[in-house]
Amino acid sequence: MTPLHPALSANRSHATHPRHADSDFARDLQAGLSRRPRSISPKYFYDTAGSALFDRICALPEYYPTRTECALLARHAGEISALAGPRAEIVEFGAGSLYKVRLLLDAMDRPAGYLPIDISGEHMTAAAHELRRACPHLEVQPVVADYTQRLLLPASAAGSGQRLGFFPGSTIGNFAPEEAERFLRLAAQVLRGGALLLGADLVKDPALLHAAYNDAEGVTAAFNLNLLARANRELGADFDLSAFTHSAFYNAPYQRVEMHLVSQRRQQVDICGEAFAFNEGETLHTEHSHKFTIDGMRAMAARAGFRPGPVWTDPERLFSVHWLQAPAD
Ligand code: AVJ
Repeated sequence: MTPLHPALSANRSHATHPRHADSDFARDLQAGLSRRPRSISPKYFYDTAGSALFDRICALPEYYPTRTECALLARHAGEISALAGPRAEIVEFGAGSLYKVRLLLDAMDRPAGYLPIDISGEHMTAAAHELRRACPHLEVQPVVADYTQRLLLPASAAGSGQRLGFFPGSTIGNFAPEEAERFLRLAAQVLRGGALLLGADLVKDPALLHAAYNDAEGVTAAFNLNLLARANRELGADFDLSAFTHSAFYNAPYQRVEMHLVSQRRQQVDICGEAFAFNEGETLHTEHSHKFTIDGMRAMAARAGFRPGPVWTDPERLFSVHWLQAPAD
């Protein structure tokens, strides 16, 4: 296959970047390759090249979640804005697509603030800058933090309304079920007196799921393989990208799409001086993308302390957006 992105043709023998043997990525990759089954957190997909590939995934004809969720947010923005009330503050978990949050902000009654929470300060600073330019009256307050850990948010601005958490894209599906519930429990606490607007992808015909994660253009394959390209670029690893293939399939008993990188032959890879052997057919598991039922998501939210409110879905029931009321102050 011809590489889709220049990132994938990164020359293995000419690493131009410093090698960060002591980075989180190096440590997590080495640990992930040392356990069985081998796995690595999907958060490492999103370097500059990976984020660009993800943006392309969102525009693919087979990848229904983004456009379905955006249509739901646009269609119900009035109702969402009425529930949020005047002067609401939006707290976004992950500095995601500015496009989605603008669908909300543009419909809301004098939103008081936007607080994106992201581990990458760089990505967020860029997003915050762009949003400040587009909405000069909005208080944009980025928070550099890992939102899967305990959260401490800045106090609400004087005269502001309720705090509305925003977690779109079904990113919650990347968590294991117990982690998802733990995240919701933390969110219910930080959003006390407010609510969470949550995007959740729904269980459906496995053929549709298969197509969404095995697009004809091979962008999802390139996105998956970029993890290895990133290890070559950043860590000076020597993954042979032509010797690994993308594999994505729906695991029905677990209600999740799994992505793996499959070794096409017996091979050895060097990462920061440590050698890792792969057998033919051995995989590195790179992502879980859990799918939900509407009732299942509402039940999980209720266990985490939310009171489930309205839920919006498309006629084909591909995707869902949930209003979850946080406990009172
Ligand atoms: C950003 C985690 C929601 O699981 O669908 C897209 C990432 N992976 N194609 C998803 C992804 C492969 C996406 N999330």
